[in-house]
Amino acid sequence: MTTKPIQRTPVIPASHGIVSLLVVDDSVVQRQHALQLAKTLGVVHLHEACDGLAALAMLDRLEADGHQVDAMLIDLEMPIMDGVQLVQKLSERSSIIPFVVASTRELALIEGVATMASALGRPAAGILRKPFDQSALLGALERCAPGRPERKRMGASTTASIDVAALTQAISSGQIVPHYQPKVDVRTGLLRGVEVLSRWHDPACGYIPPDAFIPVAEREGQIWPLTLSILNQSLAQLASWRQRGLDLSIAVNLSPSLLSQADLVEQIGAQLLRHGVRPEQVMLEITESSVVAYQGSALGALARLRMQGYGLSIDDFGTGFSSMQQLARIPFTELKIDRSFVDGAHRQNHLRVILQSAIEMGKRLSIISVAEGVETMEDWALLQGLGCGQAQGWLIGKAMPGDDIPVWLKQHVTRLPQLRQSRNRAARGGAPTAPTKDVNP
Ligand code: G
Ligand code: G
Ligand code: MN
Repeated sequence: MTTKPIQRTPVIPASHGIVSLLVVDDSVVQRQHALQLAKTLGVVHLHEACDGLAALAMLDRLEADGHQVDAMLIDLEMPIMDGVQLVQKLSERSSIIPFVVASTRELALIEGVATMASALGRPAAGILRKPFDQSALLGALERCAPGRPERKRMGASTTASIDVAALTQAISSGQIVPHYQPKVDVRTGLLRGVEVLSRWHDPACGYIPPDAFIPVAEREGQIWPLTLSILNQSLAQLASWRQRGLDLSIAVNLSPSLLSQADLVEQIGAQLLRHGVRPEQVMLEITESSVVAYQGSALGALARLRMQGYGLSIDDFGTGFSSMQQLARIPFTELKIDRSFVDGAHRQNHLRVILQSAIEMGKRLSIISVAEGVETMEDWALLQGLGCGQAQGWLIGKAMPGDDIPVWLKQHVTRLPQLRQSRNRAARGGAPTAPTKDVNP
């Protein structure tokens, strides 16, 4: 389908996607250690600062020169301005740079700082116990990178090398295709729907992640053609599943910028009509922060979509600057808890507290809570104990081509007893709170 090969530089230099890192630590040895590891992991631009004040000055200087920092590694104990003060300052400045808190101190203290950061509206992407090795740093960098809304908003440097003409061509030729990630009921393990995630395999560059091309599509006026193409392909897929006896619903990611498009509601409606799909079968996922930013016109569009029967999901919940009041005013039907609060929640107290609060809030608002990024049986059991509505994640299934879903489902059904069993274990005292009323219909 693509014709001429396009000359481009590789999009992502390393798997974690972090191109530029700032290490803030007063110990020269620790700083060099971190920088050396980061270099080995393929980070291209390495910056260092010896305390919080120096870090802020460094950020100003880099910004003035048009450079961007993708992630920060912040030591807690430093002279002049320590790590806690730096995190507070970054929050005051509304910084969107993902950061990892690193310290030799006890885990409870580091977790405490991470909790404070969350309370300030800027959750830490991760915590690191010093001394750390290469794989621990890689894990931390990965937490700062793809999938994190911080990066979605910042127009990451990884997006700079994406060729707009190639992207436009890929959209119009149908080279960007939907994959589907299963969403299951936490109580029963049963399949409830799938999230549609865009996948681009470029013949020249290989796999290009959505975190890299979605911001470019948004910036270059290509997000509507892309969304329309993905929506159409997944609506057709729904029909194909239906023919095979599978009646599913889909969740489509809707870029915030689209909410202010005048005929959005009508255009989506026309596509559904064409494919004979009811709005009730379609969930629209909208990033939490966006609703705040586009408040005026977005509210009208959201209300009209809801009136017509679409499900409305608040995506990446917990990572934006949401006010509870706003959340209550917008007619959301689903709350998707960001995976940074889910992954590892069974062993990290501060994550568990946030996760539990989000689930409780969902219950109070009578909307379904969906946990993203469930990777382990332990986190799954915790979600059951906390009474979370639905979950998705690699434990259940990765995003896959539509035709693979029936095959996955066959396999999944054989796992149901195991998935349900962990609920019994959780109820017997494995999880910190007793199961409460489920919000699922
Ligand atoms: O698998 P994952 O890397 O697919 O997706 C990364 C992020 O990209 C997700 O947070 C998701 O919200 C976003 N994303 C994936 N596909 C689309 C899409 O079609 N439209 C929009 N707006 N965002 C998408
Ligand atoms: O729209 P959103 O941010 O919710 O998209 C979900 C993102 O999370 C996608 O990038 C998807 O590939 C990714 N994802 C889904 N399940 C898991 C998981 O269990 N672990 C991790 N690390 N990422 C996941
Ligand atoms: Mn989503």
